[in-house]
Amino acid sequence: MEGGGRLSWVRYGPVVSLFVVLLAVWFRSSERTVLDDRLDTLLSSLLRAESKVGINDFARPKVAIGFGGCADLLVDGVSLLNKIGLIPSDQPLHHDYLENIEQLSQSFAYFFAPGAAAERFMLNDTLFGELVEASRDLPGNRWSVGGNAPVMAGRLAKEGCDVLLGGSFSPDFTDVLSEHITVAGKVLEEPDIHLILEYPMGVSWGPYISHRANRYIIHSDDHNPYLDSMEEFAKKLTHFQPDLLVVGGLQMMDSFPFPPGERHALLSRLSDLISTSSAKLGTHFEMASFVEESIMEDLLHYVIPYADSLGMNEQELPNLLSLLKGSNITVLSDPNPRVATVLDQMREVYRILNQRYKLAEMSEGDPSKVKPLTRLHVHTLAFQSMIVTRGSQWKNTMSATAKASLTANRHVCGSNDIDLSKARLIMDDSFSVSRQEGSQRIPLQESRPVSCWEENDYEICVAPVLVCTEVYQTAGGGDNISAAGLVLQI
Ligand SMILES: *[C@@H]1O[C@H](CO)[C@@H](O)[C@H](O)[C@H]1NC(C)=O
Ligand SMILES: *[C@@H]1O[C@H](CO)[C@@H](O)[C@H](O)[C@H]1NC(C)=O
Ligand SMILES: CC(=O)N[C@H]1CO[C@H](CO)[C@@H](O)[C@@H]1O
Repeated sequence: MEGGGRLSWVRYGPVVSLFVVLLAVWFRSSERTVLDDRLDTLLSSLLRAESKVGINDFARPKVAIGFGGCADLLVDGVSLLNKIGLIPSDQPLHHDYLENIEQLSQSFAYFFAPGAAAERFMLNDTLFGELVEASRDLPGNRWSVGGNAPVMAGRLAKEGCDVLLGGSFSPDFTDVLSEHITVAGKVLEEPDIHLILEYPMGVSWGPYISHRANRYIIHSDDHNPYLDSMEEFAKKLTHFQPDLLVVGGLQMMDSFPFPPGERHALLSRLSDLISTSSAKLGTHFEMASFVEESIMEDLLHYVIPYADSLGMNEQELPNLLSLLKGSNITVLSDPNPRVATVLDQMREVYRILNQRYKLAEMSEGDPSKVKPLTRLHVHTLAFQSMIVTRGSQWKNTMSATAKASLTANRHVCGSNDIDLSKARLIMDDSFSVSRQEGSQRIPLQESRPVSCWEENDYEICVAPVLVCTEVYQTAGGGDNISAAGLVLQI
């Protein structure tokens, strides 16, 4: 009987294996269907959350936003570096600014492998010119309107706002802006150019492989560091009577070789401008990649105390926090942080800045000028998170978080319609609200994807991002996302 058994096993073996294979395929595809269903529900729920708040087309909110802008030249980073024959450095190194080609190689290597966003000033005009020339005829290159202020302005105009944009541009740059944007600034013949080295996830450059899609930006501006539109902007601001003031683009002053005292003078002028704008006017400051410690200190002195709202990414948050705690700037942080980590950092930034506000209010004797921080928006690859003070002027936090999350996919995929075959969820099935032991875990529910809850004097909202897998562009993502989040909260 035993032999017979073996015989039948041999005879039916292939049939059984075929069956097992089929079963596995069936399981796999049904797993995929379940996953697809999940993403589908998640998307429709996010869309529903976003559309809960409509924008009134007849009373378009008015937003004034500065400063500067540039023409972005987007290229595939690795193709450009290969074209100019740059040898990948075996010493990844961080530099505050770039002077020569070796430093570019070391600096690019430093950020490319982890896939962290970076932006560096190029001190060497000759080299910058050579890189731009090499990029101009690189296949697949693309020009677009760049700079925090114009990108945020574009997004706000698209979402239904009237915008006053502070920046000095060339006429053909101004021509491509939306009809809802009014420019305040000088007219330039040549705009500043920013070279955007984009790279997808999983590509290699020498021994390095990128762990996520991102970009490395090189600039060598002549105009932007001087905030040269500030006076025109200030003049038009009074008449424009905005509902919201947005300040961004200040990273162009980072590591720039100013004559002594010049940067202080500019920032102090900016500080006057922000602080004298009506106390009721909400002010948002969009952070960026800063590496020079002294300019961060300046921001903490001249800008941040007058802002009600801050926007930043997962690199900029720990950088700011570290400085607030009296430590050094952090140049590179985890590009894929956990929700709990980010929330803890946000709570601390919120707490420290509001503590500083209380101290300043007490000591300066001019309480009308400094403002408490009432809104903090952090955008990461996997999720969006916001802290908003209860009873503050910011409305609709849940919908705004949903909109920010959808905008992340729309921007990176380069399409307003979200295609689920190009989307992936990286956030886990549940997240812990803090790294403290015994913290509550919140499950990610597809039908109610935006989780909001209250703590102390604020509300926190977290929304997962349907991460785009076919990257069209990462540069400008933070600006598009931040602007989209703001528009529902004015
Ligand atoms: C600037 O770049 C050019 C071209 O790559 C190079 O020849 C020159 O040595 C660089 N200058 C400095 C100061 O590094
Ligand atoms: C912080 O920066 C200072 C000055 O650049 C440096 O001397 C010091 O070693 C740094 N400390 C840390 C902990 O990195
Ligand atoms: C890549 C992308 O979609 N970026 C968008 C950011 O916002 C501006 C202004 O709305 C759009 O023009 C860009 O297309």
